[in-house]
Amino acid sequence: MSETWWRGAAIYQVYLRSFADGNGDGIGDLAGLRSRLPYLSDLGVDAIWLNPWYPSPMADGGYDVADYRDIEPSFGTLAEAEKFIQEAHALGIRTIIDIVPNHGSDQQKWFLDALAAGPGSAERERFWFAEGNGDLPPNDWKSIFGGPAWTRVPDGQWYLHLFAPEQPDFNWNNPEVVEEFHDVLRFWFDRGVDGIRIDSAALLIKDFDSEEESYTDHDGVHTIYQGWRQISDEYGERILIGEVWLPDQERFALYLRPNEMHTAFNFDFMARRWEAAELRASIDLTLATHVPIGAPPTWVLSNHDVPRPVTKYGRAVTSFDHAERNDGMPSDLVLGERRARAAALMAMALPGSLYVYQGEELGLPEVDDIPDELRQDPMWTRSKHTVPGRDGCRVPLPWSGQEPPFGYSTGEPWLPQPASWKGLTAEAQTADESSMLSLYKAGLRIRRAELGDGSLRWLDSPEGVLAFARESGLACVANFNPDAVELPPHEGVLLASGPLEGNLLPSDTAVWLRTG
Ligand code: TEU
Ligand code: CA
Repeated sequence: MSETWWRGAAIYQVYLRSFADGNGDGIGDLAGLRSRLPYLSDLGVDAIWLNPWYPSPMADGGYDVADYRDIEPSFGTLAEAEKFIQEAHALGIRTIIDIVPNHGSDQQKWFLDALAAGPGSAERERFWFAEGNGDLPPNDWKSIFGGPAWTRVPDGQWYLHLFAPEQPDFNWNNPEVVEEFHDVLRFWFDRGVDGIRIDSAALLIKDFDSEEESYTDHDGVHTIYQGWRQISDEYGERILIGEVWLPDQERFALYLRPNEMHTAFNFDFMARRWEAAELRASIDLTLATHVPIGAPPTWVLSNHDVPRPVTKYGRAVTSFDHAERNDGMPSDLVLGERRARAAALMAMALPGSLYVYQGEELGLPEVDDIPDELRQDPMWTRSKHTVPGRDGCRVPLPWSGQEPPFGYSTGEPWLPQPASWKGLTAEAQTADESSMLSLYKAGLRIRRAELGDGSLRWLDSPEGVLAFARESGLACVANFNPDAVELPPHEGVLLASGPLEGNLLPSDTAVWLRTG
């Protein structure tokens, strides 16, 4: 285990609620995850990032944290979480948890105390409480989930929530908030956690003097993460991963200075259409942002907030923005799967670290037909049912068998699984050498041996073809053209996203070649 293990790591994202259910209540849990550790070890990942696992009323899938120092009872216990961390370590797998510093749950003790203590109290100073303008909120900021960003409490004051009303924003100008999160970091580092994914990391500082909505990327956030870095450095080999979505790459890079976060998600690549020039530009932009500052690039094809790659790449338009997520837009899933396989080979070959969201390795499509009454995402309710939301990528995994619940649970999954997933179970795909799962396994194995951290060199290629070589002599070639193209000179084929036609690389196919 090395100090820079994370630079080239393959990190698997577990949405615990939907991964595997160990006790039959339909909700994924730690028992289920622990029983599937051999699967993750066999898949060949270096670390697991778990979405929030704390006690939560689940108004936003756990991103409404009621207690930062415990485990959600339906997921398990703190003792079990510690056991999980140890078991994963024994398999050489590190654990990254999700810290949500921008907001807590309205059921968190601090917020309940603030409500009880009333206007003007020190308890209210931990949040953003303010008087309204008559019957109107203090300003016209909008919640990211839709509707106003302010909610009124019985004594007449309003509190700020950039997300759902159940997620009141903390006041990061208050030293008590700063101290509290330092203590929370120590709490989890003391329990063996190897890294922290920082939720909504750029939103913590608000500017109420501005005319506009002004809460993204204020300079003050950097002081916060510099404080966090000091703590993680005390522990050694622990990392901070930022969820920092900023179109301005220079501003983005500031978060990756040596005394701040170790790494941050790169959403640019994920947001791109399936188009050679666009993806190449995204790769170049990513490298240009990261290489000069010595931070490893990161590659993300999906996560729990965005449409599944198979569905996304099968649609005419690809969009990251949840306001225009194109949910329900027709998707050619055969084409989408073909492209998702090629995209996976590219992402696995690029220099830096890689994130794989659970189910991506199974090629699961977005579930577009969840019955309305079962949808849980606040985006759905807050948008007054105009944005279907993110439930479609959070449907419980299919593990085995011929019909739902596909070995996920002995009970009824909290979101229904499509019967059509019977060919997509981990069991079915393990037995099939040509499956998405087999592709990921083979790719991650080669990646671990010779890819990961490093650099790339673009190779000359015809229009509509991307070709790059890594230091080991492995070349990745992807064909975006409607017609097959000839493979460049090579010594052997290591892995292909689909069948080759002799020396031809078919449309929407990628291949790893040994070039010497
Ligand atoms: O997401 C941050 C965020 O800004 C989201 O609005 C994101 O843009 C959107 O989900 C994309 O469709 C994080 C978490 O990843 C998300 O699950 C939470 O809902 C959110 O924070 C609030 O904690
Ligand atoms: Ca359960």
